[in-house]
Amino acid sequence: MKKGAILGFALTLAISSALAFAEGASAKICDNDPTSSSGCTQNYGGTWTYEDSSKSYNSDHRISKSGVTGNDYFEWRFPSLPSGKTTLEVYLGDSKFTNREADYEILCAGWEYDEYVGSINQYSAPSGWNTVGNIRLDSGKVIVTVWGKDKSGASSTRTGADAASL
Ligand SMILES: [Ca+2]
Repeated sequence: MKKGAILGFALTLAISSALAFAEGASAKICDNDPTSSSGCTQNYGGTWTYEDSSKSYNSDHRISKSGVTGNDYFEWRFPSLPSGKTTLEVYLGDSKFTNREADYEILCAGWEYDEYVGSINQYSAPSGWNTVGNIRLDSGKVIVTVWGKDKSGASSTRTGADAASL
């Protein structure tokens, strides 16, 4: 084997292990209606209808009623996660999700209040994983909340709750 080929091979190895690390770096996914073996649970207030959808993560999601004006919310309850900076991503695939400004918050064990992470226009979001924002977690259980209300003021929109990743 020539020197250049060996270097190329070593570089390929280095790059693929770096990518594998980036993807696997403590990312934990909780879906709506999770199995007990996933370690995740869910909770919600208000009406969040369960639906099958081929476009959604694990082929299902929950969706709010139209034009929520109250404090309807959906929670993904994560098992204990390590402390440190992480990125909240949510899966949005179904075109029935139309909330133009859906707010997402996080509560870590021991925190007194939820912390705002970011908002997403679920109507214009590309299909797949969307980044909500970055946040620094304390170790322990984590609750991610999406609010059903459309903060943009748009009327008769609906909020989707599919999978969330930290
Ligand atoms: Ca799902």
